[in-house]
Order: sequence, then structure tokens, then C-alpha cells
Amino acid sequence: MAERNVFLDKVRITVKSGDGGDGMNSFKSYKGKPACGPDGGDGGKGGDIYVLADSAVGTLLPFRYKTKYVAGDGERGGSNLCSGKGGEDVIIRVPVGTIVSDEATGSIICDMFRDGDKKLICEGGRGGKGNVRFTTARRHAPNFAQKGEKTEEHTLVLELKVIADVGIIGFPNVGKSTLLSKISAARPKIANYHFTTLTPNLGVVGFHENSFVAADIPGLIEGASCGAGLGHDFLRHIERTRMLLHVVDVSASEGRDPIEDFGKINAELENYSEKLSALPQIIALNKCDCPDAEKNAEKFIKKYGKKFEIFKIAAIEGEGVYPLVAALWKKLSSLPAAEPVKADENFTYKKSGDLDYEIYMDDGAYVLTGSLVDMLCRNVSLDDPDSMAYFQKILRDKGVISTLLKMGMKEHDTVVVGGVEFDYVP
Ligand SMILES: Nc1nc2c(ncn2[C@@H]2O[C@H](COP(=O)(O)OP(=O)(O)OP(=O)(O)O)[C@@H](O)[C@H]2O)c(=O)[nH]1
Ligand SMILES: [Mg+2]
Repeated sequence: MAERNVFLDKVRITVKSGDGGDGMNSFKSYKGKPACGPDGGDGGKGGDIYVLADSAVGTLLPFRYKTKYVAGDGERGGSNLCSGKGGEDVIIRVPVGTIVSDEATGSIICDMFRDGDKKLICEGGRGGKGNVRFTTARRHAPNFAQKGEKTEEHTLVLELKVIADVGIIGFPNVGKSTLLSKISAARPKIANYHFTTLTPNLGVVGFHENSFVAADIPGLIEGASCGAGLGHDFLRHIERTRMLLHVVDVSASEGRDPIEDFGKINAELENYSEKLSALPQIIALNKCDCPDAEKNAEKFIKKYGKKFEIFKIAAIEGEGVYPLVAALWKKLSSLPAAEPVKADENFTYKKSGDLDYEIYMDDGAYVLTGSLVDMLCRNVSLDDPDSMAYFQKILRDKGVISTLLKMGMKEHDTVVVGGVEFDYVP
């Protein structure tokens, strides 16, 4: 079973949106008249990372080869009020039915449920403001600019859970793929041995002016839910179907009993998940062109005919297939539409712009840490009075000073910010 992993249904990729470009700290200068006024432009915004559901992308295979996605950084602002160029966005195209989650927390970010669904995963960093933006009535020549916002790398898990209306299940070699090829334009591999199908095949089944999607999956065998055969990994591909089409080889061509086959597969579904085993089933008794098929079919219908809708077919000839498709469509019409998997509400990646801080006591001093402090350390120049005024204003505005006072800070107590000690003077 070396080919088992050919169908990639789960991959990890790393993504990083672009850093914001730094704001420019510059002054106009004319011949003989240097530093006439601030003219530093803003830095450009970093590029965003998006995920887009694209029906032209059939598998997650491309992510085996490319696992890192980095959006462009914003450019630095220029003098003469020139803004930096924004970084380029990255759009990651994934198959429809891909569920995107955050590896670190396991949170579901989005379900790329419909073709064209697009989701902003990480926003690019904000561009820093140029020094001209810090001009006030009292401060005519700010000698500092804001740094661009930095972003972090995150790991995403992409999991493909095919979306189809009907899941075709049954033992290996019973004719599931043959049937799909007769009712749709899909051309799955068909052969007279077990596990011909190793990866799910999707087919669009037309019925008059309507259509639905059927998924043919590898054959199930007894014990699959405990890992026998191809295991049950691929059962996840029919978790998102609305009903099942259960194909039984009624010719008993491999010496198995069709009634037992049916029971065994249903037991596997039950072992796998309640949800799967609760899906409505329609039964197709296949290979009715073979000797003994009629006798076995009658026995089967006698046992299950009251509980299930059963159709006798010879998929290879396309015989009996039309009424089966009609019944599938009728049943589907009575079932609720499929729903996307619920994403964790309000999940967003924090950027350094979402500033927070923590305060702890160390040897009588109040030590400040966190992204707010990192930002201040990047932006503030200690020997520039304007810059220091900005520093104090931010600490006040963000409620840091009031928190420190609540903690008991008094005049001349020491506050450590980014390794630098300050004396508190009210
Ligand atoms: N006589 C007869 N043979 C059929 C019929 N349908 C399918 N077969 C044959 O059964 C064999 C298996 O068919 P597949 O469609 O590959 O079966 P499958 O269930 O998809 O098999 P796996 O993918 O291995 O699980 C092939 O040799 C088909 O030609 C039928 O109605 N009558
Ligand atoms: Mg097959």
C-alpha cells in the first residue's frame, strides 16, 4: 500500500504577511536652507495573505512542493512626502472543500466551501507614519518617524474534505467506479482487482436540468475502521456527503455473500462515525448481468426491501442506472443543503499592532514587557525630547501609567522598559 499517501488530504504550510515599511524621518532642504520642515512620507502597508477556493485546483499536492508563502514587505516612506509602496499580496489557491486551521491552537479559521470563497488569513503590517504626521501646533519639527509594523510567521493546516452530495461506498471491486463512469463524465480507473481506486473521484451527475456531485472512494473491507486495507482515512471524504449510495456485488463473484457484505460495510460506518452511519442510503445491487445475481438479489430484497430503496443494475452495461439516478435526485431534493464547517468565531492572528503589555515586579522595580513595549523600543529615541513625549503619551493613553499607579507605584519608583530604567515622576 505504498501509494496510500498519493492523495494528500492534509498538509502544513507556513505563511507570513508582509512587514509594514518604516515611516521616513526627513526634512525639506533647499540650497543654503537645510531642514526647512518635516517631509518624511509614510511606509507602505505589508502584503496580505489570502486563501481562495478554486475548483480548478483538484488536490493539495502543490503544497507538498511549496510550503512557504510570504507576502511582500511594504516599502519605506521617502522624503518629499513620498509614501512607500505597499507589499504584494499572496493568494493561496486551494481545492474547494479545504478546511484551514491554525496549527498552534487547532482553531478552524475557515472552510473553503464554495468555489470562489476568499478569506483574509493574515493582514500585512501597517506602514509607519512619516515624521510629517507628528507635526502639531507646538511641535513643528518632529525628529522621529514611526517604524512599520512587523508580522509573524504562522503555520496553517490545510485539510481537504471533499464536498459531494452522494458518497459511493461498498467492498472493493463491486463496480463503484464503473457506476460513476456511467452516471457522470468522470473517468475513474476501472480494473478487476481490489483497491483500483486509491483516491476519491468526483463526478457531476446530470439529471434533466439538475445535477449533483457523487464521490467514488476506495473500497471498504471488514476492519477498515481499525485500519485494515486502506484503513478509513478516506472515509473523511464522504463525511461531507448528504447521502450514500451503497453498491453491493450481487453476483457474489468473489465468493462473498452480498447480505453479509452489506452488513459488514454498515458496521464499519458505525465504527467510524455516528454521522456517517446515520446518512440515508440507497442500495444498488450490481453485476445483475451475471449468473446467480437474480437469485441473490431476490434474497437481498426480501431481507432489506422494506427498509431501503433497492435498485438492480448492471453498471457495466448502464442497465437500470436511470431509475437509480432518479431516486438519488429525489432523495437529495428532500435533504437539507450541506453546510460549511463552523469556523472559530473571531479568530484572527494578532499583529504587533494589537498592542498588549504585562507588568511584573523585579527587585522592587516595575518591569514592563509585551508587544507594546517592543513597539515603543523600536520607535522611541531616548535622547530626543519629542520622541520621549510620544513615549509618555502612549504609556498614558494605553492605560499603563494608571495600571502602575493601581499597583502602588510612587514617585521615584523604578520602571524598566525594554532594559532601560526610568524614575517615575508624576
Ligand atoms: N459483469 C459485470 N462486471 C462489472 C460490472 N460493473 C463492474 N464490473 C467489473 O468489476 C470490476 C471492478 O470494477 P470497478 O468499477 O473498478 O470496481 P470498484 O468497486 O471501483 O473497485 P475498487 O476501486 O477496487 O474498490 C471491473 O472488472 C469491472 O469491469 C457489472 O455490472 N457486471
Ligand atoms: Mg474503484
